[in-house]
Amino acid sequence: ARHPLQYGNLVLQDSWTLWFHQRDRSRSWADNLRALINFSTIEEFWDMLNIVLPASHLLVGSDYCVFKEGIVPMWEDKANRRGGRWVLKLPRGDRARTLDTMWEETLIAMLDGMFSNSTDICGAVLNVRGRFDKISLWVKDSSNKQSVLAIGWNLKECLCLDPDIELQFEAHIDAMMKDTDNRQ
Ligand code: M7G
Repeated sequence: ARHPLQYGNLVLQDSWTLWFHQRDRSRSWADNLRALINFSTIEEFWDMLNIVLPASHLLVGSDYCVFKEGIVPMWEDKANRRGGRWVLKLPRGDRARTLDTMWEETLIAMLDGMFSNSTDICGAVLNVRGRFDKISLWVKDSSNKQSVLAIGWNLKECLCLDPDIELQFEAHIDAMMKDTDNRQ
């Protein structure tokens, strides 16, 4: 179905890429990452949502990432290296009802530049997992505390989250180090 609000073919402030990641342990994490579609207008964004499977239909172990064109959705990209992510964990019980809407709302807020100075945002990630699904917003500079906190509040507001729902912030460098520790 098309979105009820069609405000013409509005050009977005940035161009974006939708990526898909499917867990396959026979290959490296990065080799499982695929760029699917680029879009730079509202119209192309709705077309993209109509073409791909809704988040709630993806297999466990899949990810969607929507990142500014030119940024690869991995810690190692130079735009992400000093960044981090705000993570919202969604219990599986609510899945069918909330996951697709929450993901769509996150993307719309991001494309609309509602989170902050849009240069502070790199992209958004959706992880479909066994116990919790996760929606996260990747920011460029985790040391810019003021900007990071403002983005966290905006995310809660844009998704109309209960005040007692906690978002967690994690710097990518910490995730990377945890990952290295686990491999040793
Ligand atoms: P995840 O998919 O972010 O979350 O990370 P999950 O634990 O809920 O599944 C799972 C694993 O994927 C990590 O421990 C890493 O081994 C790998 N991985 C995830 N990310 C986002 C990256 C990345 O940006 N770069 C690299 N090299 N590996 C990653």
